[in-house]
Amino acid sequence: MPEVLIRWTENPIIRTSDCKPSTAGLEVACVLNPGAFEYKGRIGLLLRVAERPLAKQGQVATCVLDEHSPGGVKPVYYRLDDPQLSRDDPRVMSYAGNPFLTTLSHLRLAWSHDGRHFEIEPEPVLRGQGLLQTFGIEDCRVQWIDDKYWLTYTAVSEAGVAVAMSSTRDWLSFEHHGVIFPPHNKDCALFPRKINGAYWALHRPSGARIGGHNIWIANSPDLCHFGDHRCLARSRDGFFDSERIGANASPIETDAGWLLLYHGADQKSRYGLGAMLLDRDQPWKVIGRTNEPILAPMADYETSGFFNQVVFSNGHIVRGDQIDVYYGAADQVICGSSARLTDILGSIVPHQ
Ligand code: MAN
Repeated sequence: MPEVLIRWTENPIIRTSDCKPSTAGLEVACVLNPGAFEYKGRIGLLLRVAERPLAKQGQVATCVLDEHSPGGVKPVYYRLDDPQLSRDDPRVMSYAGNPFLTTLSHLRLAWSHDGRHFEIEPEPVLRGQGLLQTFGIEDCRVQWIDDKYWLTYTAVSEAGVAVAMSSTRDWLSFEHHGVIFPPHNKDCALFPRKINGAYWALHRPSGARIGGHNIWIANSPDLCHFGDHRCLARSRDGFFDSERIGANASPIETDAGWLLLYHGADQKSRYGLGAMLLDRDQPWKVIGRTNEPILAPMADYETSGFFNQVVFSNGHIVRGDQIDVYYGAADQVICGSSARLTDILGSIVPHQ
């Protein structure tokens, strides 16, 4: 079956060379996985900007947040031939058995009138704060609920990978609500309205051996305290999403139910996008799911980059039957794609 999402001809729409480093001595290694929202007639993206220090020959460099270091960023250098250094994934390395990220991410705003040409702010709007975010913040979902924007993002530190939340009305001042799902958890997307009197969130805890990487659903009286957790959907042997799955941005309300776009990766860490349909009043019930990805890494900018074979999305804009899906390609650049919601719904196979 052909892909349902159609790539934009101008892809990639944002590259690393479009982003100024936040701090002297750092380079922008990747700009990826943006949250998307509308504000005062413009489209906003909340970019994940991943930086690292410029390394000298024979060295590898990364950095962590540290309030005692100049500019709040502590560079860390290792010799490539150091036997204590282990690097088998471009995203993570470890020294003497202690894992680090190879880049430090912050969130930065970009604004557009047409959704395709963006002006990127020169400074971060949110950086990691405190001991639970020393390795940075990543992959922010943005959703307007009631009277403000709610931001859910991955917070990384030595203590683990968790979901943190902030909120804002004006993109100038923010309220920070701390960690809402403790490690190991990421890919948190909020439903845009209450259902049966409660707020709802999708999240993705990881089971060390039993369980794997599946999408869960929970609800909350106040958007900050979640309970009543249920496993919503699991990875599927033999499919594009055989190893791990996680929600994209917020589910979209349609007459047929909640349309959830999600990412699925296989055992080779090839990331594609799929779709599910959830019951409108009982959102923990999955009505159907795509058997084929609606977008899979095929273009050059998706198959090769910082981490090859990735399309990953945590931001979209819906207008009527039209959806624009923003996505990170090969963890290095930002791209766009579009579809009609009816075509995505038509690609979903109902559960027998
Ligand atoms: C993780 C995510 C993303 C990233 C993908 C692919 O699952 O946290 O940040 O894009 O891996 O590397």
